[in-house]
Amino acid sequence: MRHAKLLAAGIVLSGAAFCTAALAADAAAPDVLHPKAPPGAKVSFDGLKDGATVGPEFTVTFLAEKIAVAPSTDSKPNTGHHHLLIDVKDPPAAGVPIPNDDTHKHYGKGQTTDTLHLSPGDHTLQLEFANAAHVPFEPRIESKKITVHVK
Ligand SMILES: [Cu+2]
Repeated sequence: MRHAKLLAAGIVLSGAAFCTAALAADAAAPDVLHPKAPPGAKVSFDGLKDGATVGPEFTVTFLAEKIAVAPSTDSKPNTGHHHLLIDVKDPPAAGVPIPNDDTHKHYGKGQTTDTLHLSPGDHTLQLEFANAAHVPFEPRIESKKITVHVK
């Protein structure tokens, strides 16, 4: 019984801390792992519509509103860079950097456009904005997930 009570207390404490995995680092630099999104901040694809048909090579342009695009070397608050999630099912976790691989592309130089080469068929694309440490904002600054048909 006593053990169960301690366990319950532990769960409550973890909940209060919100992010146990990052707790140690969080204490040192709270803003880096839990950047607050400025009110009204939004990202979107410029002109690329859900369901669009595109060629095997196509250019995407990223828009950002009410948040500044900066290289990942710039850690000023309310700045960050775009990330493009290609065929990613689950959104990146809060409090940790977005993975860096073929399906999670980072635009850490502050780029707002890219030319993609995707295999024929349907692919989903979603933008996720993150800070200099590649950690998503809270609440998330992300585009709608769209599907493109690659010829
Ligand atoms: Cu990044």
